[in-house]
Order: sequence, then structure tokens, then C-alpha cells
Amino acid sequence: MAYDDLRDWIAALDSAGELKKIRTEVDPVLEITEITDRVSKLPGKGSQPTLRGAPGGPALLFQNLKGYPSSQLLINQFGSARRMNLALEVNSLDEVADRISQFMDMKSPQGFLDKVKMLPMLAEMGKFFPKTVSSGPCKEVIKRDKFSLLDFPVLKCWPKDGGRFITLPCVVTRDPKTGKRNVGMYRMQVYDERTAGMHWQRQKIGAEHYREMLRRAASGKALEGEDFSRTSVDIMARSSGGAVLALGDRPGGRMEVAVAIGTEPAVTFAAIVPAPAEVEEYLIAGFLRQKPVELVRCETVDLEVPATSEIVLEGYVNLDELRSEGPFGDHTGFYSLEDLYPVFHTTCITQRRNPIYSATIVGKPPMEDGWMGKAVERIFLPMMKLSIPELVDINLPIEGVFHNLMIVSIRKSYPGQARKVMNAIWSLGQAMFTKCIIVVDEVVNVQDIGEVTLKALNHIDPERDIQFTLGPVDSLDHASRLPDYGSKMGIDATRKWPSEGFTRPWPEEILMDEKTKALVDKKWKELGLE
Ligand SMILES: Cc1cc2nc3c(=O)[nH]c(=O)nc-3n(C[C@H](O)[C@H](O)[C@H](O)COP(=O)(O)O)c2cc1C
Ligand SMILES: [Mn+2]
Repeated sequence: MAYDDLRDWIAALDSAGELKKIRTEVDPVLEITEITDRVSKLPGKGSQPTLRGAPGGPALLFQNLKGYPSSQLLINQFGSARRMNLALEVNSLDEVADRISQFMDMKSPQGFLDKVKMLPMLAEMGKFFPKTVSSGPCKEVIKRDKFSLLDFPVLKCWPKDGGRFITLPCVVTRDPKTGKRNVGMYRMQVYDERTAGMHWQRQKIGAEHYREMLRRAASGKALEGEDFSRTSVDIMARSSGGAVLALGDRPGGRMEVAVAIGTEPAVTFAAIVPAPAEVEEYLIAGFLRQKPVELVRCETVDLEVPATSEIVLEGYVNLDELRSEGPFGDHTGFYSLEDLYPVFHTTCITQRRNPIYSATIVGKPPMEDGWMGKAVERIFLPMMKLSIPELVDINLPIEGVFHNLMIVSIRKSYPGQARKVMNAIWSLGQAMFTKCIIVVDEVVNVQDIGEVTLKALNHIDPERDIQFTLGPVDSLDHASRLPDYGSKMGIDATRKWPSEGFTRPWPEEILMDEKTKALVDKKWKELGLE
């Protein structure tokens, strides 16, 4: 029973006792952050433990916003393990993982019977593709002339933030090569009424669409083999093969962008999922909600957005314009540094009447995004196993802020396999950012940090078992030698084998024998120790 829209989802949160409506006046500048931060750290119903307990206070619907009399603001909608399940309409995230496994298990049919058996699956797949409809609630109000990004209660999150940031935007772009759409969650710093920063980091799909537009605008003149990593201004100011594209000789042009805010939870979640570029997030959302996402065409750009979005920003980024973005109190628990990013120019805003603005804050974990990340961890495990079949389980502890620490258990069958697994992870989509990977044997429960600490640290000879490598790192890494580029570490904490050069005896783990245990079980009550 997919949620129709954000309001339907809010009603579901409310009836599950997971929503708190707040009628006291609050300021979107700083105050909402302080409230939400405290709530994020409250004990939660049915939350998974993090290193600091089992947090996850309720979702919050602020109904009395200072300066925004007709607005409401939803925050912390995904902020507990229970709500994440509710958002995806499952009792456990493993259900989603199992559904994915079923689809991946589909093999070529061997005969008539196999084909018949496949029919229900194929029929089911038909339900996932997005449907374009002629209109929808997001067109209730169309603002072509008089509009401002500050018509909405955009948060200033932390005291040293560079400004106010749209923190939960689904940013839609189109691949100029394939025509495929991408939806990514990239924060937007509001510069003024009509412009905002477009913080797609260099390794993300939106940034790749932008680079492809840039390549096309320059028609390959000066861009072949150029360093795309820094800024388009850099690129254009560089020379290549004698052709100089100076700043006064810019390729120009623009790229269309649409931004949906206040989408139903499957779409919002799909926007953060590290999916391969070939798979449109609208399809992923359809798979998650088992019902197509309905899309409408934008008014001023050739893009589609979810029909039930609360707010849609239409516009473009210029290919030759970058502006300083940040600082921004980020999910690492530190401010991410200022850097240059493209600028979004708004051409039109469409919205529902009295739209509900949805937002999140990031900061010191645990926070809302941690639970979204945990869901990604569970759901992606079957897909990771496709390319790393020896993988048994993974854990990205919330305090590891997703790119800093991944603990994996493997079924080891040959020497050096732990290092092979590290390299596989470092070449797997956004897992490439993982700064530290700990590989343990399958007998270690990676969800139990205590057990991992005990066994991993007992089992290593650091000089021998730590593997360093160099490569791309997360843009938010403030310690790497260069932005976006640095070192990573893998720890082979598996039991070492003679075939790996370890010839000393390996001790046995201490375990009591069953007979003695049974004996004590019998006497336990009598001992009166509990
Ligand atoms: C709350 C939140 C905010 C995020 N902000 C950004 C951001 O500003 N820039 C960015 O590149 N990624 C950001 N991410 C991560 C991306 O959404 C994520 O990497 C996603 O997979 C990108 O989609 P893509 O693969 O289609 O580019 C954020 C994630 C969350 C949960
Ligand atoms: Mn994508």
C-alpha cells in the first residue's frame, strides 16, 4: 500500500505514534537544529543500537514557524530503525534485500515451465516503471514571475554555516548521452531569492552529467584528457594542444535541473541510494513502493518530477559559473570546507497550496541520515555479494559516518582473500570512499562491535596485516592530503594461514564444554545469582 504523497506518509507516521506535531513557535534559523539534534539522540522505539545506545526520537512536524505563517516543516522522518522500516513498508530491511535477491536470481528460462514461472515476476516488474501523468498536486500553484527560494522555511543549520541550506532536495538531471534521468540528494545553499549552490560532489552522477555538458559545449576542443577534478573555471582556463579556453572564451551554455522537495519517502530514499548510473532512481522508488512513481513534466525545463511533490524548483546551472559553497556543518560532525560548485538559477517554482517543506539536519551522529545509511547497508548487501561472493555480512557503524569504516566478514577459502575483498570494495561504486575496511572471518558477528574489537585486534600483526592504498576519498574527508584524493587502509583481521606464511600455532578460542554448561544450567536457579 504505497504512500501516495508526503501527507499520506505523515499520517502514517502519526498513526504509528512516530510523529510529534509542534505548535510552539520556532525559528528555522538554528533553533530547529538544536531541537532536532536533541530528539535524534533520544532513546527510540525499536531502534538498532549504535555505539552510544539505541537512539531515535520521533519525527517532527513544526507547525508554527517564525516568519512563515502558512508553512509547516517536516524533519527526522527517517530518524529511527523503526521509521526506516515504516518508510519502506517492511518489518525488516532484510525483506527488501530478499526481494532484490529474488530478482537477481532470475536466470534464463530453460523450458516452457520455467517461462511460465517467470510470468508473475515479469508482471510485477511492470509495476516499477514510472508513469508520466498530465498533472498533479505539485502544479496547484505555478509561480513564473514572482517567487523566491526564501518563500520556504529553509534552515540555517549550524552557527558557522555559510548560510541557509535546502537539505533534503531530490535533484533531477538528464544524461545528455543516454537521456536517462538521475535523482540525487545534493544540498543547496541559498544565496539569494533565485540562486543556490549545487553541491554535487565530483564523483556523483549529477556532476558527471554536468561534465558531459561541458565536454559537449567545448566540443572536445580543450577538454580531452583535462583535469576535470577541480573546477570548470580551471578547466576552461587551461590550455591543451595549443587551444586556450580563457575565461573570456568560455564555452557557455547551461544545463537544466529540477529539484523536488517534500516527496513521498520511497523517492526521497531513492535519491540517496548509491545506484549505478544505468538505473533511474524513479525506477528504484517504484521497486521499493511496488507501485509506479507518477511524474509530471516541468513547466520551463525538459525534466520530470514526482507529481505529488510539495515543492518543485525548476532551473538551470550555467556551465561557466562556479561559486563558493559552504562551510556547512556536515555529517562527519565537523564543518565541511568551502569549495567551488555550480550555481542553480531558478526559472519557476511549482508547489502545492500551503506546502509542507521537508528537511533534515546533519551533524554529530547519530542523526537521521545514519538510519538512511543503515538501510542502504542492508539493501545493498545482496548486490555486493554478486561481485564479492565470499561476503557474509557488513556493518557500517553510524559513528564511522559511512565512508570512514566498514567491517566485513568473509568466508575465506584461499590465501590473501581478505586483501582481494578490500580491493573489491574499493572499486565498488561509492564504497570506493571507504577509508578503513576491517575484514574478519565469518564466525565473527560484525554487528557486535565488542566482538569485532576483541577478535580483530587479537588477530592482527599490524605491520603485516594492514594494507594501504591510494585513491579517491569522500569530498567531506578533511584529513586527506588533497581534497578528494588520499589514502585508505584495510585491516586483514582474519585468522592467518600457513599458506599465508603464518606457521606459528593458532590458539583456540575459549569455550566451555557442553557438559559443564548443562550442569550449571541445572543448578543456576538454586545458586540465586540473578
Ligand atoms: C541528507 C543527505 C545529504 C546529502 N548531501 C549530499 C551533497 O550535498 N552532495 C553530494 O554529493 N552527496 C550528498 N549526499 C549523498 C548522495 O545523496 C548520495 O551519494 C547519492 O547516492 C548520490 O546520488 P547519485 O549516485 O545519483 O549521484 C547526501 C546524502 C544525504 C542522506
Ligand atoms: Mn544515481
